[in-house]
Amino acid sequence: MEGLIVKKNANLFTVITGDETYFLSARGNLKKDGIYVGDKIEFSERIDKVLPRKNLLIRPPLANLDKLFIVIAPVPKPDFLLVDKMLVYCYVNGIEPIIVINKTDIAEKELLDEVQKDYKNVTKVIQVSSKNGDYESLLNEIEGICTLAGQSAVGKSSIVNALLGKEVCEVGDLSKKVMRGKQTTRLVELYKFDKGFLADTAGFSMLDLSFVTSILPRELSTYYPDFLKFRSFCKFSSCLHQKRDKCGIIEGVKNGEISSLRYSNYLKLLEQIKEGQKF
Ligand SMILES: Nc1nc2c(ncn2[C@@H]2O[C@H](COP(=O)(O)OP(=O)(O)OP(=O)(O)O)[C@@H](O)[C@H]2O)c(=O)[nH]1
Ligand SMILES: [Mg+2]
Ligand SMILES: [Zn+2]
Repeated sequence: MEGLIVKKNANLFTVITGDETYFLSARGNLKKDGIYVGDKIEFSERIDKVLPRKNLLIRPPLANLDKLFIVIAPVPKPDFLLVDKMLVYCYVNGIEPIIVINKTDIAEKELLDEVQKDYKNVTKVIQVSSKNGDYESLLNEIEGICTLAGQSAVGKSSIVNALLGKEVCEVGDLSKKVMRGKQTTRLVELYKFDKGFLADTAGFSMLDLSFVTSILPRELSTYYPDFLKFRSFCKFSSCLHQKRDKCGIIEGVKNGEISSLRYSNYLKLLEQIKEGQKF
């Protein structure tokens, strides 16, 4: 039979097939460390085989991710460089990104308009408030294997709880979390929805963005959908879009067709890649 791993606890895996749930261990020749939440598997009395993966994230440990909800909020103040890194991460790994603005109950219209404007040619942007019960738009987007990511305290766990209608994830304020220390290992779990599964992840640092160092500087702009149609106007095909000389991207920024925020963060990311910096 075929199933999906939705939870892993020491040697025991929770596997779902349609409506049935099984608690299984893995066959001796399968390394348990090589089986992840999100894996599709074949099983009999035990897990026999892990089926080929679409992708594998190490932090959080999650396989076959289809969609990443990048959560931002008015507080904490959004870090758009982080948002852009996550977008690149998605495009490199074949994951569909969606930007989710949470806490719209306390958001200024300015922020909402600004995000819509800067990201309209990049990806879908949806607005929710886990507090006001306004999350229908997000519920409709849960298809395949999905997870939430974003800075600590943007409300990821609150959103999962609101969507599930029960308190399964721990919600807290930042100060308490810092005091508790970093050693709390949290298990990743996929929660079942109509058309897919959703996992919660803790804090933005969970997303391992060091992969960016494996991108070549001249590759970076290929992961910017909003730059795409302007690239053909660059005089040189190797253009890194840093110099004013006949660069289609810089023209696009000048004409207001490319967001200057996206462009200035692109330059920062490019510098980090050039320096081979880890982040
Ligand atoms: N005003 C408002 N506050 C919210 C909303 N959603 C969450 N919060 C508050 O934001 C704070 C942080 O929420 P969490 O759900 O713990 O945030 P998180 O993103 O899971 O944080 P980490 O687990 O540390 O990554 C809590 O005090 C929540 O009550 C919302 O829609 N509106
Ligand atoms: Mg949380
Ligand atoms: Zn250029």
